[in-house]
Amino acid sequence: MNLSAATIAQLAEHLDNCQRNAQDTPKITDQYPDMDWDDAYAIQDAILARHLGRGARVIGLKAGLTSHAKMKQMGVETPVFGFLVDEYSVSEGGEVKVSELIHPKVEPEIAFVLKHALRGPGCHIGAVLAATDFVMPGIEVIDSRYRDFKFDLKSVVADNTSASRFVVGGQPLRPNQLDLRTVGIVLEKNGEPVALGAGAAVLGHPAAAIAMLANHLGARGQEIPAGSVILSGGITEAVAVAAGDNVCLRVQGMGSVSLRFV
Ligand code: 0L1
Ligand code: MG
Repeated sequence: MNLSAATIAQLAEHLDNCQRNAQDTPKITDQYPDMDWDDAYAIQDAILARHLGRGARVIGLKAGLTSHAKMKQMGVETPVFGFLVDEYSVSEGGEVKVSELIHPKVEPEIAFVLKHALRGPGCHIGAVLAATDFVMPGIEVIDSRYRDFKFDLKSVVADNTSASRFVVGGQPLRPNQLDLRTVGIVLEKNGEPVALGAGAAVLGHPAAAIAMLANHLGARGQEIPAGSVILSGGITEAVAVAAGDNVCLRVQGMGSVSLRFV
């Protein structure tokens, strides 16, 4: 690690305040170009500790930048991982207040809910499917705290991978009831299709993103707990939204899930 404990705490406070006040900031590596991966995840952990200190509960995890469309959109080449707390969860068809966010975008995702914990190293698609209770449609609302979504990967990891809100719903299916590689999705904004794709856009199979997450956590002595909801990453590019927008994700055989921005 290259940053001191005091700097990590100060950067966590800064990014946490940016999220709470819906205020953007230049990416933190501008000021700390030597920040390494351990520093970045330590800042993310310190932000999580601040949430927990305010009484939040971790309800899940997320993988981000897992599709080539997303990687190309953001100019990066590696997936990243973050946490989901209860206050990020929106009920199906529920409202997201744009005044609480900086510049929200939505991503169509497949969400996994585990019946057994998963731990790397060596976790693979088969282990993920065996540990999965069900899968369901999910919309992630990302809201990078960085000005104009301009960041590098370490800055985005520190910022909890732009996590801000999410909704899951539709028709849950057991993982053996469908082929997650060929399942088709349509993301609609105000009734118009704005993005189309198939599950294989996420690392060839969305379960591969969950395996990567388990292996990432295993290297840090952690696991994905049973009962977690995990967002496997945007199948398409993220789509910008504004107050007044209705967003609906339709997933083949799994119904739909929606959100309203007010
Ligand atoms: O969930 C995601 O794929 C987004 C990860 C962070 C990068 C971004 O803000 O686009
Ligand atoms: Mg995402």
